[in-house]
Amino acid sequence: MMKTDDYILIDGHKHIRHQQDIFSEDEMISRSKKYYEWLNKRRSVRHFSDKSVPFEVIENIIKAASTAPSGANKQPWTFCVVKNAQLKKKIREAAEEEERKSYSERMSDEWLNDLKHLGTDANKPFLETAPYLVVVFKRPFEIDKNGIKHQNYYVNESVGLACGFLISAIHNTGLVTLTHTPSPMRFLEKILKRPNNERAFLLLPVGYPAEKAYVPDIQKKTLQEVIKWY
Ligand code: IYR
Repeated sequence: MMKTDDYILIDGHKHIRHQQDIFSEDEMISRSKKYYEWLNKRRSVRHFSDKSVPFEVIENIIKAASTAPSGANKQPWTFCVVKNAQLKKKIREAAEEEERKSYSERMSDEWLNDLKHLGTDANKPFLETAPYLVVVFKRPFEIDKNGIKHQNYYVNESVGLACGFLISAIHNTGLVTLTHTPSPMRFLEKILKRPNNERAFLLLPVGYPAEKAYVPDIQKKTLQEVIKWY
């Protein structure tokens, strides 16, 4: 039976009682430390295995991503999952074409220099090797059934948050990913035949790391560098 304090009405809209797990201070310290240590093991990996991954894993990580907060809860995102080998090949070819132009003409010397230690170049074999490509699209606006346009809010922030959740869910599954940003990304809208209210935001290959996967030996900033107490 519904108790009277299970919900309240604000401006006629139902607000349900929130249940939150509360921990002791010692438990909070231990949980936050463990979470940090687990998250700190995540790496952007460029060497993928072609081993298949259950379809349901991909559905679950996208469900996790889609729990992210968003402006006015509009959830202005679409996650396109590409498994089809021909489509992956098409995406790889188009991405590499853009990347070749970027690396040879569009990126500044300073930028190219800043990337040197990461070992990246215009070749993106992982776009074909990884069993899945998740192409994230942002939706700056919606068109309703009467053809009326409705703006979404804080679209970049919202979709960025959803991608963060997605990356964390992939890590939790024991799989790896990489935030690939071919630029410009318009070719993805064309290849995947997306509606005109969608813009490509990020491309994430998902899969197991290759048996011998190497990552650059880089460090995160120290806490002292990133925290300011007031
Ligand atoms: N989009 C290119 C270049 C690139 C840019 C940045 I900033 C990186 O951190 C890594 C790569 C590419 O994907 O290779």
